[in-house]
Amino acid sequence: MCNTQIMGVINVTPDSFSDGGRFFRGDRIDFDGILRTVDSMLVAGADIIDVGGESTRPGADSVGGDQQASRVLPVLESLKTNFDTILSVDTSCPQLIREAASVGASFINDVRALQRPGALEAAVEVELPVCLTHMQNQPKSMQDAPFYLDVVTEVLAFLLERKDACLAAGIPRDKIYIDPGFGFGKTLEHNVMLFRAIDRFVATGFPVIVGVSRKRMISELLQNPSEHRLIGSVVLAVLAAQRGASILRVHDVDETAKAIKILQQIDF
Ligand code: 9MG
Repeated sequence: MCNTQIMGVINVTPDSFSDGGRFFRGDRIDFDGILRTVDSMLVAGADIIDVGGESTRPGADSVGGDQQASRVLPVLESLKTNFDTILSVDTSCPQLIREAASVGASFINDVRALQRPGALEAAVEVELPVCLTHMQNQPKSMQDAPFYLDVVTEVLAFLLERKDACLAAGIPRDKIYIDPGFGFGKTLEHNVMLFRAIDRFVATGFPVIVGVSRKRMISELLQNPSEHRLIGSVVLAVLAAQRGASILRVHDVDETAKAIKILQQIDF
C-alpha cells in the first residue's frame, strides 16, 4: 500500500520559477493569501507545509540569511498560530535553521544537504528531521552544463556520504530523508535516469522526497516550453509514489492528493 505524504510548497519569494511574487503585495508579505492557501492545502490533504524565502530556480541569485529570515520567520509564526500541522523550513542557512526551529518548524529541507559551514551543527542542535537534497553547483549556474559520468551512481553516492556525515554528527538515522534533487544541475536525460532509478534511492532504506512539481523537465518532456505543467506534475507524482517515494513536494496539493487517493485504491 502506498502511503506517500504530501508536502505543500509556500514560496515567500518574489522570483520563484512558478509562483514567485504570489505572496507579496508590493514589498509586503500577503499573510492573508498565505493563510488561505495553506488552509486549502491542508483541507486537500497536505501533511507538511514547506516554507522558503530563497528561490532555487535555475539562474537565481542566492539570498542572504537575514533576508530569508525576514520572509520566512513571520510566516512560520503565523502558520504555527493558525494551524496544527508539520511546518518545514526550506533553507541552507544555519541561523535560520535555529530561528525557524524556535518558532515551530519541525522539519529542515536543505537543498544544499547541510553543506554550508555551520548548517550540520545547527541541524544537530535543533534535533529535527532533515532532508538532504543533491544539487550540482549553485542555482545561479547549475543548468549551464550539468555533467555526470553516471548520474544515478554519483547522486546516490553523494546522498549516502551526506547521510554518513549526519550520522557521524549525531543526527539519528530515523530523522534523515534523501532527495535526488530533480532539476538541480541536471539535464532532461539526467532527470529521466534518476526518475527511473527512484527504487534504488528507496532501497537505501531512507525515506525519499521527490520534488518535480511544475519543473522544467515537464515542458521538456512535452516538448512545449509554454506548456501548463499541472498534468505532468500530477503524472510524475503518481509515478514517484508507485516507485516508493515517501513525500511528494508539490504546489498543486488538491490535484496531487486526488491522484494519490486513486492510486492507493487501485495499486496496493
Ligand atoms: C526547495 N526545493 C525546490 N525543489 C526542491 C526539491 O526537488 N526537493 C526539495 N527537497 N526541496 C526543493
